This record gives sequence, C-alpha cells and structure tokens, in this order.
Amino acid sequence: PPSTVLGYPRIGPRRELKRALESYWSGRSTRADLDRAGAELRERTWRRLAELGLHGLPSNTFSLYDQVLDTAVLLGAVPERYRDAADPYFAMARGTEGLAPLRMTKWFDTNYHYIVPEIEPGTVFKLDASKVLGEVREARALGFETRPVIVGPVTFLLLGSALERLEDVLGCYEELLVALAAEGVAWVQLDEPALVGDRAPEELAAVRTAYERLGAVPSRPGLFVASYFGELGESLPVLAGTPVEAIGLDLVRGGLPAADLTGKIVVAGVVSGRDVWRTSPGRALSLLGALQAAQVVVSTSCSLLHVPYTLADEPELEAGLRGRLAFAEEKVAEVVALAEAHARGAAPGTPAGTSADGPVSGALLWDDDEPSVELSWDDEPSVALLPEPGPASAEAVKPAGERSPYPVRAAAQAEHLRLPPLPTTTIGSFPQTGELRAARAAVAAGTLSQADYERRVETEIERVIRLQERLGLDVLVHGEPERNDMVQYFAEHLDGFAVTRNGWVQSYGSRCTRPPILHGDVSRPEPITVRWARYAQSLTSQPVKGMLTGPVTIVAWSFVRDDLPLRDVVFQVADAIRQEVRDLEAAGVSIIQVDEPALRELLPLRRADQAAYLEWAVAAYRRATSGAGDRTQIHTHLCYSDADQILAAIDGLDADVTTIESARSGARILGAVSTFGRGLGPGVYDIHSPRVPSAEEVESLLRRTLAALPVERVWVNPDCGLKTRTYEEVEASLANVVTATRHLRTTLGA
Ligand code: THG
Ligand code: ZN
Repeated sequence: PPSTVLGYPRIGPRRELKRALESYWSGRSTRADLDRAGAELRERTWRRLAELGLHGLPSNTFSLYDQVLDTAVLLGAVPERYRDAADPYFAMARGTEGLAPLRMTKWFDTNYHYIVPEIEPGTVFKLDASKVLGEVREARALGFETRPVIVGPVTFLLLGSALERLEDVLGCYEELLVALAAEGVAWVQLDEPALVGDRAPEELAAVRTAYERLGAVPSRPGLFVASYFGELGESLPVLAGTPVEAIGLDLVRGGLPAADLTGKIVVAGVVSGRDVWRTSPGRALSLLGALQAAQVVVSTSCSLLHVPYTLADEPELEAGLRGRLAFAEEKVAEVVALAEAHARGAAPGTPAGTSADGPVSGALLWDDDEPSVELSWDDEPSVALLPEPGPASAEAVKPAGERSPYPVRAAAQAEHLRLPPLPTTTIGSFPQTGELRAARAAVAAGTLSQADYERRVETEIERVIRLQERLGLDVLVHGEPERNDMVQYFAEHLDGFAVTRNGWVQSYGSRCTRPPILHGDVSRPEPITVRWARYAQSLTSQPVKGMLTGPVTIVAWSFVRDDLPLRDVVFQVADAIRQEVRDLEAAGVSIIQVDEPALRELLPLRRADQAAYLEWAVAAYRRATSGAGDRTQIHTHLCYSDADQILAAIDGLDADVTTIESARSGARILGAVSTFGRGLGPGVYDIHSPRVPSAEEVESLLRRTLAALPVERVWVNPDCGLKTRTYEEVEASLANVVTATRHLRTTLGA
C-alpha cells in the first residue's frame, strides 16, 4: 500500500557525516573521501527504508550542509564573491579567510538552521541539476526508483525575500521537470512549508502562478507539493485549484482539509516528524479513513530530519518510556503498518493503488522485545497524538509573586553590588577544552571517578576565575566547564526528563544536539548549579554570576510530552528554575542570569496565535525569576538578532540587565531596545569569528551605544558565550574590551 516519508536524517546514526565533513574541512581527508562517506550514508538509508517496507523512497534528502543551500546551488543563486573560492559550496556555508559565510537562521519553528539564500536584483538563475539527477541515478544503480525532494519555488523565494523573482526561478524549475522526466523520474516532491504561515494575497497569487506554470509543463513527473509544520489554510484551495497531482498535509498539527481534494492524491502526514512519540493508531486510521481523495498515501507530517535515527541505539532507556517512543526508523515502520491497516480497512471502490501491493513489513517493525505495531492497534500508547488544549489552571499561569518596580530594585542592587560605570562581563561559557570533554566521556565509560571529574571541573573554574581577575572584568562567571550542552545539562539534573546516548539531531552543518526527552512531570530533586556557583564565588571578591537556562528554552530544545498543553509543561520547568534561583540567592550569589535564547523559536507561525504564546512565555520567565529579592540582579541573554518581532515580550521579561547580540546587527537593534528602561549590554564584538577586535574598535562601538543609551544603563560584554573560541582568542579580545572600557570611563569622568 502506498506509504512514504517526506525526508530522513542524513548525519548518520553515529554522526558519520559529521566526522567526514570535519575531517575534510581540516584537510585531513580528501573530497573523494567525503563523497564516499555521503554515498555510503545514502545507500544505507535507501536500503533501510526499503527493508522496512516503505513504498515511495525519497532522494535528494541528503545534503552536505543544508537543503536550502542545495536549492540555491540548484538554481544557480551563488553570489559572485564565492565563485572563485576553492569550494564555493562550503565557502557559502562556512566562509573562508577572506569571506564571511551567508547568514544562517532557524527553519520555521524548529531548532534546525538553514542558510539564507542571497538573491540580488542581479542574480541570474541557471539550473544545475547535477546533485538531484546524481542521487536519482545513484539510487537506480542500487535498484531503487526514487522521488527527488526539492525546496519549492515559493518557499525558496520567501526565505530569500525575493518573491518578485518568481518568473525567473520558474524557468529553472520547468527545465528541471523536463530533465527529471527525461531521466524517467515518476514523481517529484516540492516542499512548500512556507504555505502553512499567514500568506498575503500576492503570495497566494504566486502559489497559483507557480503551480499552474509547472503543471503545464508538457513532459514532466507527477507533482507532489508537500506542506508541513501546520495547516495550509488559505493556501489549500489555491493549491487544490492548480494541476498538481498530489498534496501533502500535516495532519498532526492540522486537521482534515477544508477544500475539495477528491481529484488529488493526498499524502497524509499522520506520523509526526517533530516528536519522538509513538503514533496513536486509532486517531491516525480514523483520519486516513475520513480523507476524501483520489488516493491516500500514508506519510510523516514532515521530514524525519528532526528526530534521531533509531531506538535500537538506546539500550539504556527505561522500558516503560521506551514503549512510548518512536524515532525515525520506528516511525517509518509505523507509516508502513498504518498504510497496510488502512488498505485492509479501506471501503470498496477505493481507487487502484491503495490495495496491498507493496512489500509486507510484518515482524521488522520493532525490536524483538517490543510488541509489533500490529499488536498495538487496540493498545493505544499512553500519550495521545494531539492533546485537548484544555485551559491551564489559573494557578499555573499566574506569575508567582512580582518583584518591586525596577527603580526600587536598581537602587538596592547598586547599593549591594557597587559596580563601576560601564560594568564589564561575559555571557557565561568559556572555551570547552578537549580534556574536559574527554573527562566527561571517561566518567560515562566508568574509567574516571565522579570525584576526580569534579576536581577537574573545579580546577577549570579556578583557572577561569583567575583569568577574569587578571583581565580586570567586573562581573565574573564560572565558565560552565561542567556543561556539555546547557539544555542537556539541566535535563540530566531534573526529574521528568530522559537523555539519550545516540539521539543526535542535526542543528546546522555538522553540528548536532541530543534533545532530551521531557516525558513526565518536571521537578528538581536537588540544587543543580549551586555547588559550582558557590565554589566559584568562594575564590574571589568580585561578584560571580549564576547561570541558568530559562523554561521556554529548556522546553524548546527538548522533545516534549504531548498529553499536557505546552504552557503547563513550561510552567513546571519554570517552577524548577525558580527553586534554583532561590537556592543560588541563598548561597550568596547576587547576580543570576537566566537565558532565554529560544523565546523567538516557539513563536507560532500564524499571527493569530502569537500573542497568547508570548503572554504565557513571558509569565513563565517571570515565574522562574520573580522569587529573587530586590537586591539580586537578574540578567537575561538573547542570541539572535531576529528579535524584532518579540521586543515587547523581551521587555516584558523584566530582567534587570539584558545582554543581546548586536555587533553584527548594529544600530538597528540598539534603536529598538533603547526604550527598555533597564540595564542593557549590547555585544561589543562578534564571538562567531576568530578575529580579535582592537580596543579602538570596541571603544567606537561603545561610543555608538552611549549615543543611544544613558551611561548608567550600559553594560559591556561580548555578543554571546565563548564556548566555541580558543583561550588565546578570548584572552586577547577581553583584554581589549577592558582597555576600551577603562579608557572610556576616564573620558566620562572628565
Ligand atoms: N543547545 C541546544 N540547542 C541549540 C543551541 C545549544 N540550538 C541553537 C543553537 N544553540 C545551535 N547551535 C549549536 C552550536 C553548537 C553545537 C550544536 C548546536 C555543537 N554540538 C556538538 C557537536 O555537534 O559537535 C555536540 C555537543 C554535545 O556534546 O552535546 O557544538 O547550544 N540544545
Ligand atoms: Zn548568545
């Protein structure tokens, strides 16, 4: 029976692609080695999907860096300045000595980052279908017919803010369709996730134009337009009115289609590609049964790129939890089983092609010790696919006690902290040394004792404190040597979370995270960071900032239970952080930073839903922080410069000091935040680059800041944490920051 997935992870079950990329980038291996590693991963994926009984295999879901960048290359949108680079593709992705990389930002509401296409009025689009055709041929040589997956023209142009170039790119897509048909390709998947957001009339017109034009190409593959991350809304009737043969719907986040699709094939995304929970067969089958379509193909709600490879690599997960989970492979098995069950139960008169004609999956579905999907039909998983979004209790939404008004707090803090004007600080993390990573691995492997590990962490903290004292910084940090990833770290120390061993999910390029699984009620069995904060403070008379992650970010970067409204889950985390804030304060920590870098990420894609989200997200932050007394200074930090949409919410966090990335976005962000009325630390240098800023440069940025903000509100800090830099770069940069600040202070006094 027809079944497919919209896409698949590509980093490799053991991050083989990461290793191959980083080895190639460092010059330790050749391009041929890299290409071989890619080919191996693609082959493995096709074979595995076929083995699991999947009917429609996708291709071109592989990428050496990013699928949006691949689409830019496909369309010839390579900015002139990269063309002479030794490797233009990686020059765009990562930059070179002389060239900054293209901008990177978050893919819709996920934690995946794509490369933003740079489309200028002078950009000449020219098709280069070599990668797409190459993967089709490669699969065919292995005996697999595939459906290439490509970012669609409307989404591509919207991501590049260049919808006015539609006519030009359509020429390339038409040419591509012809080339695919000549290759004997039966179907092509064009991804249009942008269509699930609010779309203006001219954008809807672009959808109509695009798919009427592509539909009119005389010799072409079947057109399958995939939408995901939400419901199509007003785009659906527009798309349904074009000649595209198949439409993909996200039936996990959205409901049954309102438009007439009886003439179309519906690719029904009933298995979630965004979470790690098993699918409720009852709900999925009833959705499949209710679809009015020429044919129904069972699929995932989006690409499986956003989930780890397989539960088979997680032997340590507790059995009860494991029974509720499905990673990519298990989700493929669910898709196949649902397609079979749907075909069996399909009413007579169902069009040909939905009867059981595919390979039978049977016992392959789960690990031996797991019940098969067959068995689970009447045994609904305990976690429902879509929860009733019932109201959170009034108690849960109410911020637990408010702090005094800012002027009262500011006076108490000034009295207590006695900081100089323009206080200098850093965002929290210092370089993570290879020794520390190795020590953590050794603890996990049982070859290093916990006590020995803790001594090494203390030694590192002392080194970081002494370094900051030597540099002359005013507010110190402990450097976070005990944390691999901040969210993983808190998850490991809170109840209600599980962490994985191999559950890597690509974040960008070769970088991955292992999102923790938030599966139960969250609580804090004991203080988490207090031990390290107290130790760091004991070493110095300067104030040391406590470092916490905010509740929205912890939840945004985890896989979250779906049987409770998200905001209730966030409030549980907020309560745990609130306890930590109080314990830090009681331990004598007078400045506590609670970061919320993912505040923007969870913003709903539809405007109509945004205000309600921001309201509870801000309330959760305030609940986490408002237990602090007036003399305890609360800091927050935001990484991304696309904060414009949520400035009011950032202001609403009511932190005493907000540090933000600004070295790259410059005056724009300064103007936007100058109305905040509390402490502000616009970054004085970009930590994403190894370049050391001169003292003059930092001073001139500070002067610009002082032109926009009253001096008593300004803090001096880098853009972001220093974890990915070397100690050499950090020392030189911070020394110049302190020099610039001191010089400025003397001129202020004069
Ligand atoms: N943590 C989590 N999510 C994030 C970030 C984070 N999302 C947004 C942003 N930061 C993404 N950036 C990164 C930056 C670096 C890495 C991953 C995401 C990274 N990962 C290591 C790697 O791939 O080698 C693995 C880290 C580990 O051992 O856990 O360097 O900071 N959750
Ligand atoms: Zn940051």
